[in-house]
Amino acid sequence: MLALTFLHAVAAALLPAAVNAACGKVIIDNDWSGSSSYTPLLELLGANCTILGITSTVANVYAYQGARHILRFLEIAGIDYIPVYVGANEPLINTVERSAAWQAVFGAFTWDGAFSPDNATLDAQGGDPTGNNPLELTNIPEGVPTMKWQNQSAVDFMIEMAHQYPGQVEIVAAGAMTTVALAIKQDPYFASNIKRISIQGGYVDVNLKQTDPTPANQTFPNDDVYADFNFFIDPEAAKIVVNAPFQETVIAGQVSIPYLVTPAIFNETISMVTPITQNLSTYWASSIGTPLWDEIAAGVIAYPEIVTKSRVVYMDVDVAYDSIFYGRTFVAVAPFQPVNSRNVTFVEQINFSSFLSSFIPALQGNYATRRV
Ligand SMILES: *[C@@H]1O[C@H](CO)[C@@H](O)[C@H](O)[C@H]1NC(C)=O
Ligand SMILES: *[C@@H]1O[C@H](CO)[C@@H](O)[C@H](O)[C@H]1NC(C)=O
Ligand SMILES: *[C@@H]1O[C@H](CO)[C@@H](O)[C@H](O)[C@H]1NC(C)=O
Ligand SMILES: *[C@@H]1O[C@H](CO)[C@@H](O)[C@H](O)[C@H]1NC(C)=O
Ligand SMILES: *[C@@H]1O[C@H](CO)[C@@H](O)[C@H](O)[C@H]1NC(C)=O
Ligand SMILES: *[C@@H]1O[C@H](CO)[C@@H](O)[C@H](O)[C@H]1NC(C)=O
Ligand SMILES: *[C@@H]1O[C@H](CO)[C@@H](O)[C@H](O)[C@H]1NC(C)=O
Ligand SMILES: CC(=O)N[C@H]1CO[C@H](CO)[C@@H](O)[C@@H]1O
Repeated sequence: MLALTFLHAVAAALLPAAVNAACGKVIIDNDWSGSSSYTPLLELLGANCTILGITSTVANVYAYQGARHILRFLEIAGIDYIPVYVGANEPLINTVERSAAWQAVFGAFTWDGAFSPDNATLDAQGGDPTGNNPLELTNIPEGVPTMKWQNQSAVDFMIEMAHQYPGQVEIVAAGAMTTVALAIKQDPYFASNIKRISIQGGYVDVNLKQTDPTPANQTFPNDDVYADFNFFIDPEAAKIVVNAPFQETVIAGQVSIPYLVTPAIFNETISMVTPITQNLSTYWASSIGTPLWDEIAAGVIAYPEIVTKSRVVYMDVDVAYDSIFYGRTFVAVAPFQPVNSRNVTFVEQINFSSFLSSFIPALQGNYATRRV
């Protein structure tokens, strides 16, 4: 027994430091779109996370159309073993008209996501349905999937997983917070059974940056990249989520904004030819100059060691519709926090080269035959 214990100790000591034995059971919730929204999923696969399921939620696109994008990607990548669930197709309270009325008073958003004006010409060309067409499905350019989403709702699925694996499930939430908010309100034990949620949203003190000149290497204006659209499209859901008693809430959106997809990152990724990188070479090119928003929020779960600086602060979201701050996030320390607000881990700094050293190989991986 002593010899065996000794051998185990030696084997453990020889494990490469890069291996992330910590990645456990994960649900990835996103507003899946056509281009490259699947890259965060590849990070979790590359880190050997057990992906319990993929959920689809509104923000840039409506959730049904988003589910078809991610299903088609799973087909292309030969990943037929991860179930897809459709979550909230629309925000809790917000509507196209309500958001337009707010914007008419307080200023227009640079990006309106699913709430952008309908364009039938664009829909016919395979664009994602917008405006008041939350149930419309178009012929997406990647090809219409034959795989189907599950009949169970994403809300019920999240709750079921929280009870099946109490204290073990981690959630990457990179779309609007609506599906997670519904799970919180449907089941009072849901949030406290979730080990960790990593949120792409909750930007703080970014208003001045929105008025900076946009750097030439960045595709979208600063007004847009520093707009917290996942929270703005559904402020009430965002408040429910940051007020919920998750074991840990990690706010990982804002830290990612300076880190763009560069031509060098793109070239290195597609230099290895696989079915996935072939598709990235087509669909990721348009992301050059765009922040690695969702990728870094997923990276915090896939590679927690990338976080080099964070702080624990109380967080809340303004839900006063008749306010210029509707949907904006506020942080505080005791005793100045709003009632019902909760502590979050706000990520302030990451080791980007460490991130890339795991991220690029994850995009080049082959997950077709793996069963998790
Ligand atoms: C993931 O698992 C594969 C197969 O067991 C292994 O080769 C690889 O090193 C693991 N990667 C990480 C990051 O743990
Ligand atoms: C609708 O989309 C088409 C095709 O992209 C574009 O040419 C046209 O300008 C759009 N119309 C509006 C009103 O934005
Ligand atoms: C969903 O339900 C329908 C009707 O019962 C069934 O035909 C279909 O196979 C189900 N889908 C999945 C993915 O189980
Ligand atoms: C983009 O340009 C800005 C301003 O010139 C620079 O500070 C930043 O490092 C560049 N970012 C990338 C990812 O190249
Ligand atoms: C990326 O590849 C393109 C096409 O081969 C080339 O024009 C460009 O210079 C490369 N950029 C970098 C930064 O490697
Ligand atoms: C919130 O975090 C602060 C700073 O770490 C800590 O002092 C405080 O006790 C925490 N509050 C709760 C309710 O956990
Ligand atoms: C970042 O991570 C790399 C490993 O990928 C390491 O060599 C480097 O020292 C780290 N930098 C900092 C500032 O922690
Ligand atoms: C394996 C696979 O389906 N690859 C597809 C990737 O996307 C391109 C279009 O950009 C298709 O031609 C490939 O068939």
